Amino acid sequence: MDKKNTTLGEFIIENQSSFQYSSGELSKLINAIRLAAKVVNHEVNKAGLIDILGAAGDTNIQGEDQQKLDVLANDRFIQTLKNREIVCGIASEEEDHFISVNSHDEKHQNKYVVLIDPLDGSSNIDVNVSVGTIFSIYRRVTPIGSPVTLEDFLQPGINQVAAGYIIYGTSTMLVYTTGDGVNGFTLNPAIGTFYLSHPRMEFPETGKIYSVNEGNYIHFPQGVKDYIKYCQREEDDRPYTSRYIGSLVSDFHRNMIKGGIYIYPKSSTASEGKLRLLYECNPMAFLAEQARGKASDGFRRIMEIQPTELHQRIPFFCGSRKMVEKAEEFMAAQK
Ligand code: AHM
Ligand code: MG
Repeated sequence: MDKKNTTLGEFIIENQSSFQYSSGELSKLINAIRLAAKVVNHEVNKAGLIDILGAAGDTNIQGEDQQKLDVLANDRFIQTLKNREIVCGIASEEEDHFISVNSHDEKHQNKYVVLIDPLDGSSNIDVNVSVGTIFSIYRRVTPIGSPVTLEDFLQPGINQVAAGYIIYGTSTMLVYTTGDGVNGFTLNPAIGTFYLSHPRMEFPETGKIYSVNEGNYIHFPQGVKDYIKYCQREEDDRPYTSRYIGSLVSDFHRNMIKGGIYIYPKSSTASEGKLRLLYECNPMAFLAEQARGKASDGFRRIMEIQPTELHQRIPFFCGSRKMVEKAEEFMAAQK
């Protein structure tokens, strides 16, 4: 079959047997995410047309204003996963606590938990700039038929069985991994079908783009300041180009295609940075590693960090392998 004509639905079926635990459950789960992605895509696309822009008035656990579309995307993903009864638990960046989905009922044999950031980069919605959804899937560690516990969600990233993102950009793409490389699918909006457009995505080994919010420069650790200066110095293939959308999914996606590094460090005003280990960093780290890139907190491999809290934050350095290693060198020099 011409790979370019492969739909996401076909791809999931074709690759089901390669999953480590092939009961069809993971395929159904990815299919549910595909469905929710199309629904949210529809809402994001018409955001400028109807009166659903602006803060909903609620504040999430991080103390940030929620946009209406955040709430909507959160509801759509949770409802789709709940209705299809294919997970035993869900945790969302927009929810204070994890949600159990019939996990106490012995009739429900579902073994997967999903962690989602339903609409990341949502400050970009009002200005018609790309946003994304990030998801991360684990097998529960407590026995099937018993209620899910925090332990099922606080797993290190290396335990992920799948992770991915949807980017609502100039075109909408779903990019995911089940631990066997990264594949990207583009939505044909006319017929509502995702096609395999970017098979086997890989970060170039190195690149020329650095993505960091330089407005916070003064608050950054010395290692990050030194690395930024290195990026700007006229030497060899430098200065590099600075590109920062302020939407992790979009910055990551561009850097994976063109070669680059994304950094959200800790700072004197945010002691652990901003990004959440479970909803943002672990899934992006899994994708990065599967795409031959690298992800760390400046010192340690992200995926090996044992989470201690559902909404834990962590500094994040992610992208082309050689660029992340260079940034780590600067961090180590200032430790
Ligand atoms: P969010 O989950 O509240 O949308 O925040 C995460 C986003 C990332 O997508 C983005 O890279 C970062 O926050 C931008 O933050 P800042 O504006 O501080 O640079
Ligand atoms: Mg987010």
